Amino acid sequence: MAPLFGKSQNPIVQTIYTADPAPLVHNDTLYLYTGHDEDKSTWFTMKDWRCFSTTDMLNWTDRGAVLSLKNFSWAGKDAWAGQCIFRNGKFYWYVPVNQSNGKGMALGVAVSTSPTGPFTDALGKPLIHSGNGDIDPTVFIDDDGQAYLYWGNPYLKYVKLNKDMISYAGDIITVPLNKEGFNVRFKDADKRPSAYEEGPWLYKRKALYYMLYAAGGVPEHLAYSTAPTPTGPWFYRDTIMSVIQKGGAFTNHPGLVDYKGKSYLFYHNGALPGGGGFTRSVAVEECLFDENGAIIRMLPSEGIQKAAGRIDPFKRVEAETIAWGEGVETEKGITADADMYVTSINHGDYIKVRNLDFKKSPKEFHANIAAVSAARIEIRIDSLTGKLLGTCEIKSTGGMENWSMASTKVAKVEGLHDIYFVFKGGTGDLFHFNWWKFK
Ligand code: FUB
Repeated sequence: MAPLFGKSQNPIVQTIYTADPAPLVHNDTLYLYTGHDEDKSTWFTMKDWRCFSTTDMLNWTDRGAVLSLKNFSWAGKDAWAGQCIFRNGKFYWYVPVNQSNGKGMALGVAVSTSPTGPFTDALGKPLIHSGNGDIDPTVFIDDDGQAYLYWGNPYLKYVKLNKDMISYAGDIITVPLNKEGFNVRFKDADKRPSAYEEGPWLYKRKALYYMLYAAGGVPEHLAYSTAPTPTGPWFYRDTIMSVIQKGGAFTNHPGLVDYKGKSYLFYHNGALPGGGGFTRSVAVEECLFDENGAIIRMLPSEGIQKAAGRIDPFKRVEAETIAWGEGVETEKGITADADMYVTSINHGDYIKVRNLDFKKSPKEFHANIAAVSAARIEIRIDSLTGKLLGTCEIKSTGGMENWSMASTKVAKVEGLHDIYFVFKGGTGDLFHFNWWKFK
């Protein structure tokens, strides 16, 4: 993978396949909710939703599977594209699932007091079931406090949500999908009335409402329409990202958010090794607007290179905070202190963490690990073969969830640097890695 990706930051998650990104900014942190394509999937076989967070747009902390089909007693399968929003101290997460009663897709809503869960089913039944095209909800709260839920494929519908966010008022409205509002299809023009396919995302900028969506036919591209109000009338504007078949993904899915003075467009493709239509990966680009509010077209790139923050290496950093990793995976632990940790660490695997702010030179490196045999972590700066700061020797802790500290003295380093933890040892899973810090 290394020569292929170079200094790439895209896809932003390398430990699993992710899809259907839905960013949410809360306080200083950007939370990214995603779907999860199972390994070697040959359909949209999705059982849970994942959460990742960042404060700098380069390093992403894996917060685990924070919602799953199991949270909805009435769900059978298909944990597809959703969106989470904050209101009055709670996080409301709207998701589509296929009902176990055989009646098809419906929208549910999960609620939590924390962005990383635990989430519970707010209603114990669907919030919306209007047809088998009830997928891909997007939720938006306007400045006057009115919340809107849009969704659907092949239709686009919306309702006004009540302030409790778990009920709605008035009728379900079907948006007219015509040429003026949503363009004509590039392919299979006779099959649907417009280019709108699925994956709507409602966003507001300077009093203009934007509806981003996956447009078609298939393979999908990303396009958008704008309106003077959150309920239309919608006017087709342009393509945002043309068809990209990186790895053969034939869907795409937009999620647009403002964070620390910039706008970011999240989407998915099949760019990870083994990637494809059902093994997708989320990526992100900076989203720029012209003076008329038009979104400037973009193509998949190596991703964000300019940090929106720095990592303090003298504070505990979770090992699952990763700018780029190869070979490793993450797992949920059984103790609160090791809620998530890095696993599947084999000889030669590595984790890159970007933009560490060494305000002064550290003397030691400390790692919280669990192991049943000996291994080591080489700590290198700025490249996989960069200067060796130190080598942290790992000894057996008596079990792969028996957490203990390992440490080493380190060479002098000051200023902003990327760190590479390069794992060395024998064969098989070497150890588990929970967190680290410099002293
Ligand atoms: O991930 C399953 C489905 O594929 C989503 O609901 C659509 O938006 C498409 O990405």
